Amino acid sequence: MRTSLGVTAASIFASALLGGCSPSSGESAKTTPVRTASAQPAPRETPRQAAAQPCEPLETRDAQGADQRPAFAAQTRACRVRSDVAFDVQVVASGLAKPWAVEPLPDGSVLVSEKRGRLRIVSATGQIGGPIAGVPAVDAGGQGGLLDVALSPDFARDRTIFWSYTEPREGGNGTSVARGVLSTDRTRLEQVRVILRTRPTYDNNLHFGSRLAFGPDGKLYVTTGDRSARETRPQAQDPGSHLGKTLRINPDGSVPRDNPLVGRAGALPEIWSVGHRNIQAAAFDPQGGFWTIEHGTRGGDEVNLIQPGGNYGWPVAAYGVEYRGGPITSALGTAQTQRPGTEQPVYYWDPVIAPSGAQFYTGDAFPAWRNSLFVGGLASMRLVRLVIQNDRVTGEEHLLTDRRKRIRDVRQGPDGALYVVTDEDSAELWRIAPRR
Ligand SMILES: [Ca+2]
Repeated sequence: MRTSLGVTAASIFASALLGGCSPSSGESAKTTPVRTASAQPAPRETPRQAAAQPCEPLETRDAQGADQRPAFAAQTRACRVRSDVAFDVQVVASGLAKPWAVEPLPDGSVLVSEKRGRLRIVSATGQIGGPIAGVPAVDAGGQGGLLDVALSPDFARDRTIFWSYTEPREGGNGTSVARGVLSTDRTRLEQVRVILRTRPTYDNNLHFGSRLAFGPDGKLYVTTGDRSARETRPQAQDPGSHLGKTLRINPDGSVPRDNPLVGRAGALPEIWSVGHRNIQAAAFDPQGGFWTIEHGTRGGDEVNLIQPGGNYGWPVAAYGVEYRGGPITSALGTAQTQRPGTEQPVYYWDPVIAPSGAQFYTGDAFPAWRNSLFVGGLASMRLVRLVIQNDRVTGEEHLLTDRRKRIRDVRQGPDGALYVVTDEDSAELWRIAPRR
């Protein structure tokens, strides 16, 4: 197995579980969302209780994990809700080539990344600008390429942007993060430098993560993937590997001293949480909670509320089944839906939605949507809205289903509109605003 530390699979798992991520002595404090008094996990749900829920679940298809049960009520198949919000979908631009991220700028234009390695600005009136010069080479192919973009929290003053990408490297590739300053004429990036190179390098084109999100603490949070291969999957549990993690760094790439694994022998200090499969969505809620949404296997897409040092289970705890059918397995053994020392997802989809970008809505344009978590759906071709109360999902609504487009990212603009990019060779940028 190709681990960065050359340790065995069994010791990886033991070290991740016992070495401080979720010590059993402090488990209740660590594993329970602590921001609200009412966030204690509900009792284990039985099928009878599920049937008695006073609502109609939005999802009614058969589950892939047919004999699996959620760990608490409404962990999956939340009540169908309808916001009855009247909105228009304006196609701002079309002809974008496989966009991955949309990032609204303060002046009403938006920054869009295209997977093949181009960064463009689309004006508020829909004019697609030329490629911004200065983007380092990317290894575009499969799920790799130029991926997420984030603005500096002080972008209006420093014009600094951050982006993640599949970096071509000796022996393969890997998810890296770079930063640069947008020139005043917005045609090029200056002072470009790579601030994070996740490791190990691996040679395929799958499961790179990777969303970027600035927290209210001014730190940059980065998500990764497990690279999909049988031999890399167990590294999601390995604190000596960046694969299958959330990471937290300072904007200059240095490591915050209060990260949970700082100073631990053999651990990479950027790690914020472990045990993830492929996180392609991340968003902070208005109270500062850090949420991620990851691709599971068949029946295992999940929403997590990340606690520092938490172990989110993959590949030893997960819902769903392998793509070929049967239980999820790895060198660490057969997965269970629940395992001591691992965090349960706040929510999971079975069948899956194939999540992409996400956004907590905080704008004034749609008061009925405030505090909802929006998640783009790729294979499911929809925009998912989750109603969240006390860190639990209490309702689910699916929007834009009539458009039949894979949705790659969703972000809120300064005008309160939602900006969405679709996932095609000739893709569209949509602006969702109240109906006039
Ligand atoms: Ca999990």
